[in-house]
Amino acid sequence: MNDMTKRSILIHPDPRLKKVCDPVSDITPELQRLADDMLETMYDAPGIGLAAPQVGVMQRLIVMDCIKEEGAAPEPMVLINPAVTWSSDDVNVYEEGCLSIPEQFGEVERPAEVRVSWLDRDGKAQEREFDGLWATCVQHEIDHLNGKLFIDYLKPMRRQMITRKMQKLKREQARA
Ligand code: K1U
Ligand code: ZN
Repeated sequence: MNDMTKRSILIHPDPRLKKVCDPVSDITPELQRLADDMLETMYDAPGIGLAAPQVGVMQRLIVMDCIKEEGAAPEPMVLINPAVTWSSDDVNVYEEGCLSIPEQFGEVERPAEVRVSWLDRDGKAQEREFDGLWATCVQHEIDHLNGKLFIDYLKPMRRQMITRKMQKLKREQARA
């Protein structure tokens, strides 16, 4: 990887977090640079995933590394145009967070296992199954590419409460 730059993460509510992103048509050095910057931004946050719209780029690109154990080797992944090709009937419930909705959490039920196809950082086609936290994370990130946030799975009252807290946070950040 080359020099990496931390990018700013958009905070909900922001219209860019509600839009469907465009497929990537060419894997250019600029796109590879974006992927590297997103990994740097994700590790710095810290987080286990990040989607391009969270840094204001409306393209179908996500990064992930769900290795949480201290001292374990990192497993950075770049997924371009990811698509779920199979989902299990059995489900998992995980208390999710989001770097665009800081310090708010909510239980989300999703398929426990998914098969995903994508292009890697070099444009090579890949397909594999994910389970555990990796499965939760890849679905959360693909949702971002479709303008969907984890709070959209919560009850309307809870979603509204979180949105109001985020509006207040953004007002405070704008004043600082
Ligand atoms: O997409 C994002 O906003 C990143 C998000 C991914 C995610 C978290 C939980 C369930 C599904 C997807 C985060 O990384 S939030 C931060 C987080 O979960 C975390 C941070 C440090 C250590 C371990 C986890
Ligand atoms: Zn998120």
